[in-house]
Amino acid sequence: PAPRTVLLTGAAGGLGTLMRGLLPAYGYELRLIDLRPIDGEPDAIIADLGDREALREAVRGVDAIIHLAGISLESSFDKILKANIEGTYNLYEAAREEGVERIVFASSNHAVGFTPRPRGDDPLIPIDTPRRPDTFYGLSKSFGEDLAQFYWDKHGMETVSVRIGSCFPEPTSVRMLSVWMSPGDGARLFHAALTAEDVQHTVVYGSSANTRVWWDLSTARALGYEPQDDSEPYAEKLVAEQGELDPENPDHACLGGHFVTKPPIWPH
Ligand code: NAI
Ligand code: 15L
Repeated sequence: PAPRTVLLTGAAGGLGTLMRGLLPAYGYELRLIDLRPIDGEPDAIIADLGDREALREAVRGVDAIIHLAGISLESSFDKILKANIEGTYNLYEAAREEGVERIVFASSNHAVGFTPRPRGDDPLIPIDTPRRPDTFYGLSKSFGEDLAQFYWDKHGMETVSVRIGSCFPEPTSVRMLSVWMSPGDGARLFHAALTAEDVQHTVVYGSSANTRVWWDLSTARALGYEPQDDSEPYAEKLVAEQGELDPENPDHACLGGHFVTKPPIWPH
């Protein structure tokens, strides 16, 4: 049966807030959890992904989980280790113990961030391109995808790992013209990931049907995802302001954009 009750981790964040607004229209009853309280949501669970007891209680009785919580940008390895690597492990363990059978994992384009972007007539980047994380952050998403595969193979728990491009209300850079996922398409994709049958562990790119898209959306479409949006209407203004991507600029050379040139953040 299609899931009805869904735990949304990271519900206070940018994407969590967008999805809190959009997913109830699909008939889901959302249970919310985040480190931070959420305005107007007194029933939201406030807990750290390090708190295994709280996670176990939070996942009890839900049909599925959308896992958005974690550090969403580059940080020090120590912080990424705690929140994204141990935190995601803790959530999967809680889900296993409580018998939750489906997780939608917010992976990221930064798991393959060092992949050169297609230029001209180059083919789209396939989903099975070797992972090339561009940051400690991207490494944690690579780990999450492996963890998801492991929980399928070992325990029969299903995951759709969504390598999200940029999900914000509007594209704000020329790179985002290629990687943008409109909030409406984000909700469509999460709904498809929750309801498609027999996904085992499926990895998909998460973006709209952008004219300038860099990657192959066929594994997402195979789940039933039909993107409705395209960033192209924003192109004229953004290109006029910023210019086209510069072939000589290393910040514009790879899928991960400026993450690839970001110096590592060391603790303290
Ligand atoms: P965000 O930073 O706005 O939200 C993340 C939320 O997770 C925050 O509310 C934060 O309080 C919570 N959180 C952080 N550490 C936690 C912990 N230890 N325990 C419990 N909660 C914790 O990020 P955003 O943009 O909403 O992204 C959501 C997820 O989607 C993240 O996992 C991010 O890596 C992923 N993603 C987002 C993209 C986007 O375009 N927004 C692109 C690619 C991936
Ligand atoms: C991500 O993974 C980040 O969470 C998000 O804030 C954006 O930076 C996005 O990737 C991107 O690549 O634009």
